[in-house]
Amino acid sequence: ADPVAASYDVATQEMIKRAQDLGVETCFDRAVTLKPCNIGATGICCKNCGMGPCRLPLPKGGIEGEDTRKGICGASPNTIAARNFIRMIAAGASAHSDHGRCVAEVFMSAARKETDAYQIKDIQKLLQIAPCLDVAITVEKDGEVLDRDIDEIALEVAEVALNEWGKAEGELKYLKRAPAPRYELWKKMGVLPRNIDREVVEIMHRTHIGVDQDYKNLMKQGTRCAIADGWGGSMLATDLQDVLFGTPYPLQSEANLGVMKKDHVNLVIHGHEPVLSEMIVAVAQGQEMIDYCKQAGAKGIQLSGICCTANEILQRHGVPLCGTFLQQELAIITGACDAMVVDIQCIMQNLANVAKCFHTKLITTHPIAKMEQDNVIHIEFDEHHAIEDAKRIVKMAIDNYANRGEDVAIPQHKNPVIAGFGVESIEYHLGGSFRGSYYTLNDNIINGRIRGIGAVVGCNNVRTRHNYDHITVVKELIKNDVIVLTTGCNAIACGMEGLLTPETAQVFCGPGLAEVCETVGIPPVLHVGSCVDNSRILLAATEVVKAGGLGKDISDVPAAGSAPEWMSEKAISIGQYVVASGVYTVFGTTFPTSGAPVFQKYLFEDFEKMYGGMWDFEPDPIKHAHKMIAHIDKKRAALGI
Ligand code: BF8
Repeated sequence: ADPVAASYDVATQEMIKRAQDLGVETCFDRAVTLKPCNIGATGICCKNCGMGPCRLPLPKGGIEGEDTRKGICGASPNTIAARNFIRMIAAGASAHSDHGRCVAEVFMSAARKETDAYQIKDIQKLLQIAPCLDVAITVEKDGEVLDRDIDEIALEVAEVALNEWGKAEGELKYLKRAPAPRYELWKKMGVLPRNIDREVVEIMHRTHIGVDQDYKNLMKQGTRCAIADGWGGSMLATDLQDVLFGTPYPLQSEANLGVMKKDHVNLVIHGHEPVLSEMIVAVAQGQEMIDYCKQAGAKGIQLSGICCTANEILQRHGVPLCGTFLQQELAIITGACDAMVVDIQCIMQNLANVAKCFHTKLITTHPIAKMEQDNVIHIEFDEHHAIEDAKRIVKMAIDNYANRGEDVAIPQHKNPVIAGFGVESIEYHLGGSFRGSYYTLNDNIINGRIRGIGAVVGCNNVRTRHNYDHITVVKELIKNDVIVLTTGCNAIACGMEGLLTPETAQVFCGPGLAEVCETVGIPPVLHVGSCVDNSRILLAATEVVKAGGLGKDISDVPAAGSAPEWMSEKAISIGQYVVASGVYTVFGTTFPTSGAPVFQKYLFEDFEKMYGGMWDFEPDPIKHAHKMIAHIDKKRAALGI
């Protein structure tokens, strides 16, 4: 791979070059030699039974007349693409929601006081979410209303929350947090999720050979499952994490591979669930490990994060971001990574092969995510002995410092970041004391200083130049006065590029947005967390609606969503719940239904009539941003502003 063509980021280019010089293969090299299958990539390969895979011919130059392509059973391209698409939703929703379940279980242990490691840290947040789960926070005694015992509330919240995954009757309790017209629309469309697990199971059933053969009906279930992710599993994950570990507030840190330090023990934390990373942060900052580290001859322990776990420990503790999804192998290639600890999701199996070429200890921690290579150490993390597990891991990194080779090359590139925004802090910065919580934001959208809101999120994809599309889309939006909310790897990419600082406003923003940012002292790109924290964006959008003046539903707000470099199934689930929440959403790189034009048109056009939000695809990042801006302008015109 040509390092400059492979990545927009200089630190990444340096490390790709170094890997090549050392003869260590990375995903950037494999992307050159291994090309995707065009049939699978466009959604028209059906491998749901043993008579196939049925690889339908590609619709080169469009379909003339009737589309007669079929699989062995007669499945049409639309049926096949819809089945594949909603299976992606099922996988993505499962990943977010199973993460949420794990947090809910730890929350239950904390509420039952079975563990010393985890406690209820944010009582305010607990009291805020309890009513959304129909848990009372007051009791009446002798005609008097009294505050209910916090431990009692926590226990009931834990029980009700865990029940959301598998309850036998009713619908998800959080759905009513959406604006009332949105909830009513979901009800009318028949897509209110019943429980989180059931919607996933039903997708697997419906897409089995010979069940649902109507792409519209398949997408109805895909929508219901995606809503169960965004307004269910992901939202519960975010909320319970906030209660356990604290709601984030803006703080300062740094981003990119240059945050690693040569004279420190470098422990890189990679994955998604903060249940593990929180303990590692706590232990690594404790005196015992600091002393142990000094004995080992290092100046200290430098923690840093990759992928969404990075965003979790950044937003709550200011731990610096080491890199995005595509930089995970490169963190080891610095030669300075004494240990990398991983839990779940977005972890490349090749990490083990790269670690073999260096002294790096690679530690897996989750019972559902192990690796086959024999150099991988498995330390199973359990909330009941979380501190001991975390100590073992940190100690292992320190002990390994002595084994580090002479050849260490940490790229000297990093940028300052401000992160830790959320529903509450946006209210603090952009609220108004008199007229509703998001009044200042709404007022500035109405007066045109802010043109609209862009939610730019999602992965890196090795099929496009690393970070280039992310950065280009975001810069083009802020240049046109669109304020950006970001999560996931887009947030990390923006941090690496220096876009997450208030100073950015003067350099890259249009005059209106620059003025607002300067007045309230915020960056034009607000880091709101990890991928499950896209739920914060849903709730922020709801607050915008509530504050008034911008319509009655999320679909009325001048806003658009984007994932310029998406690659994971989680991104598809996110895209679908954002669309179902009423937001126009553009994906870049590739789109997994392009082999079935009728089904794709259903997602790109018909969905707007049904939900007020629809999908789009645009690989060119400038055009991508302008499609979002055009939609924002359309919504402004409809509001008469
Ligand atoms: O959940 S953005 S590459 S790290 S999937 Fe993975 Fe994509 Fe990054 Fe986080 Ni989200």
